[in-house]
Amino acid sequence: PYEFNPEDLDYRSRFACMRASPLKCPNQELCEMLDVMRQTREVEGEERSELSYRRAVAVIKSYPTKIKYRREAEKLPYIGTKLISMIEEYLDTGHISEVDSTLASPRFHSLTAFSSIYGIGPKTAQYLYGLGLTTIEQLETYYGVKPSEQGVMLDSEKDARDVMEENWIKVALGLRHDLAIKIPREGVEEIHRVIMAELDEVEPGCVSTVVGGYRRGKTESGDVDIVFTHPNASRTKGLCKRFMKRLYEKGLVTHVMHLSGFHTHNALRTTHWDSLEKALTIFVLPGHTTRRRVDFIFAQPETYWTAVVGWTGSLMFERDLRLWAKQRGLKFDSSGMTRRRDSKHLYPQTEKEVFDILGLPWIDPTMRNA
Ligand code: TTP
Ligand code: MN
Ligand code: MN
Ligand code: MN
Repeated sequence: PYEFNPEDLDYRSRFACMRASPLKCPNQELCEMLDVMRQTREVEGEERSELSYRRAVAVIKSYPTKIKYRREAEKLPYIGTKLISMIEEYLDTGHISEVDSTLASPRFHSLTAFSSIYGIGPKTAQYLYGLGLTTIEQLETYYGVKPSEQGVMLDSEKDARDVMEENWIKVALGLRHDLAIKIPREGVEEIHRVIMAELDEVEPGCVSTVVGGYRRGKTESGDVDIVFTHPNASRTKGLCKRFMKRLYEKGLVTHVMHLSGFHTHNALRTTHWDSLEKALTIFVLPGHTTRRRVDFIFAQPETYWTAVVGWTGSLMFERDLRLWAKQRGLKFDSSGMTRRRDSKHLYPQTEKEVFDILGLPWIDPTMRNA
């Protein structure tokens, strides 16, 4: 039901937002192997190298047919000599030795396991590994997490990011079995329905879109991401906070990790991508026991569609969307679009209009899996 004109897209483009990137591609196995390389760079905190692999994997993901020859890969952007030799090894043997040795590395497995805990980044993971810890069970002992630990409701009034981070690791460790369970599409839809019914009682007439991996067609999601607004801008004021209070009181939200837009003095030091009101939470459906991660993003009506585009992902798509916009004299982020020359705000009325303003061909969300 969408106007998909593949002729406007170009799989050789340097921008992921100019390529169609399906969930599963003709070179899926190769992509998964190369993604191991990306992942090891990620957990080692080698950001530049990680980005190089992320770009290479994304380019191959958009390639329309199964790669048979080295020269096919040589024509693609972001595939340098190192990548070419890996691809050649794969074409010849079906294996990539550097990937095999990474998968055989105990350090890689420990760092990956540690990084899977929400709130643990590469620095913390490496620090913990440096202490001699190798398994999540040892991490639990280190952080003093008892199996039954539910964590604490993080007080948004507290202005202590480190304490918050430390607490969050403890909370995430306590919930790690629940949070490792992927959410099927019907599960996402049920959570969305319940949330909208609750929101209707706090502020009738809100609209929302489920974004993130779900919108890109993933059969299972790690969390639920929802963008909300109200057609009447004044109704969105303070709505995120009011809604969280309600969900917390009703026991549907048990933890809130980060609430931006609540304290103006927090705005400057935030490391987040945008300035929307959002709440990253732990959520549980009434009558259920499995705790889920749910991200709530509240936008003004004028910036609703940029928020939807900005939170649909994938990360690579979003990164290149920002670069693309910049190249065209525009600034894009989830909280809005502006013209650089005069800082004029642009307010697209539909998702298609976001693409039109950026001079991009329409790409269905399911083709944004760069
Ligand atoms: P995620 O929920 O982290 O990822 P995902 O939905 O693509 O996959 P998963 O199934 O693992 O949940 O992020 C959703 C999108 O939101 C992501 O593609 C980019 C965007 N995003 C931001 O704009 N700002 C942020 O701070 C984060 C974490 C994500
Ligand atoms: Mn992490
Ligand atoms: Mn998500
Ligand atoms: Mn999310």
